[in-house]
Order: sequence, then C-alpha cells, then structure tokens
Amino acid sequence: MKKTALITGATSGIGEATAYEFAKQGINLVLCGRRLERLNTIQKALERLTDVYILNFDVRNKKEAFKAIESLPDKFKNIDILINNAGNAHGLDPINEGSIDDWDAMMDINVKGLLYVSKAIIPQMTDQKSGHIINIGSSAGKEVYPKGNVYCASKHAVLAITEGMRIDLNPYGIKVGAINPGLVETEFSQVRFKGDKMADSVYKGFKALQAKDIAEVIYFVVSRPAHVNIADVLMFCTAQANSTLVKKSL
Ligand code: NDP
Ligand code: 8X3
Repeated sequence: MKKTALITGATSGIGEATAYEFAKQGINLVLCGRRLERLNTIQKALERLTDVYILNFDVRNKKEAFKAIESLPDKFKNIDILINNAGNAHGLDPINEGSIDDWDAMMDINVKGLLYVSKAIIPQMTDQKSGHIINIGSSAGKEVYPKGNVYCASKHAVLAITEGMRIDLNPYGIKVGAINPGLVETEFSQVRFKGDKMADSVYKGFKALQAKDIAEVIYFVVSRPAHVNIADVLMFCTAQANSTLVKKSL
C-alpha cells in the first residue's frame, strides 16, 4: 500500500526537495505552506508521479492548523509519515540587541507550530498504532553559536520534543527521529537576514549542503525496515566542522 506523508514548509528548501524525493518514490503527499502559488506549482509538477494534496496555512495559527488538517479528504487522511520541517531563523543578533518580534517568530514557528501540527496528527497515528515522525532540527540544536541564542534555543527545544515524542509514542509503535543539518543552501538566510545582501555571502567560498542532500537522508530514514528507527542524524557539508568552523576558500 502506498504511504502518505505530510510535509510542512514544502514551498521551498528542504521541504520542497523532500516532496520531490518522496514523489519519485511513489509516496502520496500532503504539502503545507503559506505561499499558495508555490504549493500549486509544486502540486502540478509532482502530480505526474504521485497523488498530491495541498494545505495552505500558517503553523503559528493553532485554529488554522487544526482546521486544515481536519479538512483532509478521506484519501489523504491517514498520515503515515509526518515531516515537521517548517521553520526559519529570524535575525542574528547578540541577545542584548535581539528583536522580540524575531524571538516570537522563531518560538512560535519552530517550536509551537511543530507542536500544533503534531498534536493534530498524532491521535490518528496512536489509533493506527503506527506512524513515523521526523522533526527537522539543526546543528544549532546541539551547539550554541555566537548570536544564535534564540534560534539555537528553538532547535534545542525541537531535539527535546523529539526525544519526548519517541519515549511517549514508543508504546504505539510510532517511530520518531530528528535530522539535524548544518549549513544548507536554501532560502533560510534570505529569511534570517530579511532579504539583506548579507544573506548572499553565507554560502560563498565553500560548497554547502543542498536541500536534496537532506531529502535523500530523510527518504533513507523513512524507508528502513519496520524494526529500525534512526533516532538522530547530524550532518554537515565537508567544509563545515561544527557550528562555527567553516573552511572557506575565499
Ligand atoms: P526555507 O526558508 O527554504 O524553507 C522554510 C519553509 O518553512 C518554507 O517552505 C516556508 O513556507 C515554511 N514556513 C516558514 N514559516 C512558516 C509558517 N509560519 N507557517 C507555515 N510554514 C512556514 O528554509 P530551509 O528549507 O532551510 O528550512 C527548513 C527547516 O530546516 C527549518 O526548520 C530550518 O530551521 C531547518 N534547517 C535549515 C538549515 C539551513 O542551513 N538552511 C540547517 C538546519 C536546519 P512558507 O513561507 O510558504 O510558509
Ligand atoms: C541552520 C544552520 O548554522 O545557520 O539551522 O544555524 S545554522
């Protein structure tokens, strides 16, 4: 039987690449994001390969998130795989200069949004006594780097939530794991620096991870045999040794 995956943040970067990878493997898709036009375009592109349904909502909005997930037609209602990917960094400032709006955005999207979507989907997984949840954390969830403060805190929270989910959902046969990448060349820095040209320099002088690299690992994780659960993956590009050490050729 074909599996169905729900991917949050499917309109760009890691989420979009995962949608393409899963479609190639014949997994049915529920793709989520705020940018409807992009969802429509991706749906059109992937419908040649698999069945695709789109949900247009903001993960910060609890009511919208639940309403959207409840509205899924029967064909897409049973979610076998949940990829909690929606998220971003907002700003890169020392804690004494950080913006409260940026802090709210990161906590509301990366942490609370992940919880809302999970809360809406988990009951159906516990009923079925199966399911697989992958949370996209970050190397920033394992180390704190200068000016990373609240983003790192949000990703440390994602790791704690992942571990908690794995423990609490273990009796139901639900697999839970986290994928924690270092620098990935996506729209991430455009969002972090709010379109400032600073964003262009982040991935210069070295070959960063690409969204497809992460998508392939995600597919590997979800395609293991039933008795195997990959709990935690930390991945860097070759030029990156840890959160702060990147070997640049420039
Ligand atoms: P992108 O900016 O390319 O993608 C972010 C995705 O999240 C978009 O699809 C965006 O969709 C969605 N999103 C953001 N805010 C909301 C919201 N409020 N409601 C619903 N969807 C939202 O970045 P990445 O692909 O790099 O990021 C994906 C995940 O990977 C994030 O959790 C990020 O923290 C993590 N990560 C990224 C790394 C990197 O270096 N790029 C490294 C490690 C982890 P839309 O705007 O349409 O809503
Ligand atoms: C994204 C990677 O190093 O920019 O989580 O925080 S980093």
